[in-house]
Parts: sequence; structure tokens; C-alpha cells
Amino acid sequence: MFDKVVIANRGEIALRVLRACRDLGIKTVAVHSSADRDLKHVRLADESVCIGPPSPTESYLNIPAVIAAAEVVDAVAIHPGYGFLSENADFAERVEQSGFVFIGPRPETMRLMGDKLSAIKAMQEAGVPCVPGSGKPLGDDIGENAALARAIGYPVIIKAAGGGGGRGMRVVHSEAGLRNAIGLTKREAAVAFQNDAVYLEKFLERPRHVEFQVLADAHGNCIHLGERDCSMQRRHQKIIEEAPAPGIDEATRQRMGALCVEACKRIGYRGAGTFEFLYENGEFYFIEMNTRIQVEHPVTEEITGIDLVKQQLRVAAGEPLDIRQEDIKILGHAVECRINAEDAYTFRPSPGRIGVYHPAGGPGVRIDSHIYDGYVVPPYYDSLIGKLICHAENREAALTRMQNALTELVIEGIETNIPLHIDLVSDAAFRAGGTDIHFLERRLGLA
Ligand code: MV4
Repeated sequence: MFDKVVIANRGEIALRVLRACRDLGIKTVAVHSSADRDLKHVRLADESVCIGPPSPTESYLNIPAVIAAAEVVDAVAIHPGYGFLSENADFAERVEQSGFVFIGPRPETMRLMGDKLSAIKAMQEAGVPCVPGSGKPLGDDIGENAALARAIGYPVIIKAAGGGGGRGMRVVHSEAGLRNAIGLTKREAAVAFQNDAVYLEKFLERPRHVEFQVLADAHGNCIHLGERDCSMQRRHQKIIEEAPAPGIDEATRQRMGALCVEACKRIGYRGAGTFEFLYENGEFYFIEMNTRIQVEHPVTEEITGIDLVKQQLRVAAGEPLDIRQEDIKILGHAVECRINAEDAYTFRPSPGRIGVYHPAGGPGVRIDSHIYDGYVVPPYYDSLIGKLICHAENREAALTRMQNALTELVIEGIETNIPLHIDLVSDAAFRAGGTDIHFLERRLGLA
């Protein structure tokens, strides 16, 4: 196992990685910005290095600074967490060229999945169902594009190959808007992603977001850990996730999971990964693959009993997977509420000092958070300050446990979205299960 790991992230995920390292007897190095000296994991780490000013581009996204810090402390590996450099193939490549282990997939895999068109192509070849679409970049011939869109049927969506996560897309409802939408999306994509390739898909109007978790080692072994439903979102920011996804039966889970595993084996995937699907009228359509640990990984951990971050560290160190697919049993139901430092209804960020913090607790209640009494939430980063995860024998019990835990949880001094969560977990439609990706925006009266 690694002797020393650099944690190239901040907040709750940096603390989560530190805890996994501690479990495995690995020394930890926190690299942080000058705004983050008082982060909990910085205090707990064996060593820490300030790598730059508060601005993420000068600190957490500063590749030379992160690698220089790893060199100074003589670390063996770098864990990128999520966000920041976690899906940057150039970073992964430079980490490896500098003689460190990147805790994640090979850079070539990250590149394959970073280009959404090459990802779709790889998945089609592996037999994973994809959304009906062009499957290749749109050319300049408007007649050809119009024929393609007509064959697929309106509405269609134009997506940038370099986009993902909701960036660089445009819905088109009829042929009249097609040429303009393609042109605009191409120009935006050229600026945002330095890649003006765009493609076209059938626009699914009321899908759910269902994603499968996989775990692969460097020896060709791969398993899936079932799925999560992440449909409760606003502006592509998920706010509640759960596992398993309501209404997905065991046979479907095993069929889809096996397809994801097969695809991973074909591409030589290594590490933890997530296959994102849109799920509509009982059908799955692959849209993207995420090559990092995800924010919502704890719901999968709760229902499988597998520590995904420890597994990431183990497989990155070259150890073979010690879990077989038959060993994975889904136990009960887990729900995660993302606790953000923001106004519950205007979503305006609310940084500042946390005066009082009383965590929730008891059986089946988990909090992944770096906050403490007196901690100052800085204004420079994402507003996520913690995740409240409740696990119980079934969905109903997990949601009731969540209602109680949300009431028990006290965070004073800043605004949080706890009141919104209390509303949502008691909402009749959400409790019934299976609400789509537009549910929250509709309920907020925004759509
Ligand atoms: C779609 C779609 C409908 N039809 N593709 C948004 C994020 C990115 N991962 C893909 N996204 C979508 N792709 C087709 N063909 C609707 C979305 C979408 C969405 C997807 C998942 C979660 C939230 C979403 C919110 C708005 C749109």
C-alpha cells in the first residue's frame, strides 16, 4: 500500500479521503489554498502545504503547484477527489510523468470519456444502450443535419462533445431553430472547451437520472455496485440522491450493471467510475461516464457496505479487487441530502462563520462534513458544507429517518438549504418515488 498520499482537494471530500487513508495506515498530505488553513482535514493531516491564494485557478487547479508539493513532501500518490483536477487527463498524465500514482483511471481513459462523442462510441460498441442520435460530429451541411433531426424526431438536443454535466447544450423544438442552435452551440463550445464538435440526440422530455457505480482493478477485474437515482436537482446541481433507484428491479439492475462491467473490461477501465443514464418509460440511455469518485458515493457505500474510497486507494496501488460480484448484496435503502451554505429558496450563497453546529446522529445516520463550531465558510468555493446520509431497511424508513435527522441537525450563523430538504422529503410526489429531473424546478415554480 502507498506510504504517503497527497489529497488534492478541500472540504468534505478531502476529509473523506483522509479518513480512508487513515484506515489503510497511509500518511496524508493536505495541499490547500491560503483561505483553507483552518479546514478540518488540514489540521488532521500528517503534513500540509499551502499551494496558493484563494482563487481555485491559482491553487486547487494549479497543476505545477500540486505536483511541486507532492515532490517536496516525497509523496507516492495523489488523490484528486471530485471537481477541480479530478477529470483532467493532462493532470493525470503529468502526475504519472512526475513519477506519482494518479488515484483514478489511466489518462487515456479519462480522455476517452472526457470527449462525450468518443464515450458514446465506446459504449455503443460495448452494447450499452445510448440515446438515439447522430453518434458523430455534425457537419456544415444544414440539409444533412435537418434530415438527421427529422429522422430522430423533434425535440432534439444539440450537445458539445467537450461539454458534459449540463454545459454546452441546447434543445431544439423544430426545424426552424436547428441551424441557429447548431451554430450557437458550436461557437460557445469553441470558446468554452476549445473543441467546436457538437452532436445531436433525441431530447428526452421527462427522464430520471439513474447512474451505475463500477469499481475496476488494474488486472481486468470489475464489479458494479448497483445504481443511484439523482433526479432531484436544480441547474445541474444535484441536491438529493438515493440508492437503490425507486422501481428498478433486481433483474434490470443486474442486466444494466453487467453491461457497465463489460464496457469497463473492454476499455481497460481502472478505479471507481459512474455510468450516467437517462431513464424514461422503463428504458435506459447512456449519456456520460464520470471517471472520478462522486459526491453521492456514500449512498452506495451504505447499501453495499463497501468503502469506495478505500477501494480506490487499493486498486490504484495495484491490488486486485477482493470483492466478487456475488458478494455484493443491496441492503435496504439510503438517501443523501446535500447541505449547502445558501439561502434555501433563493439559492444565494451564504458564506460566513458557523456559530453553532449540532450534528444529527443515531442508528443509520451518517454525516460527511468538515464543518465545526466557529468554522468560517469561505466565499471562494462550492457551497457544499456537508452531506447527511440516512440508511434504513426500506425507502419509507430511510426518508422518515431523514426527516428526523434534518430536524435534529442545527447549523447556525449562516443560511443553509436544510428547510428546503425538510420540505422535499415530506413531499407526497417525492415520497411516492420516481420523480423526474424537472421535478424540483417545477415545484419551485421555475418551470
Ligand atoms: C439530455 C437530456 C434529455 N435528453 N439528453 C444534462 C446534464 C448532462 N449530463 C446531460 N443532460 C441532459 N441530457 C437528452 N438526449 C436532459 C439532460 C438534463 C439533465 C440530465 C441529468 C440530470 C439533470 C438534467 C437537467 C436538465 C437536463
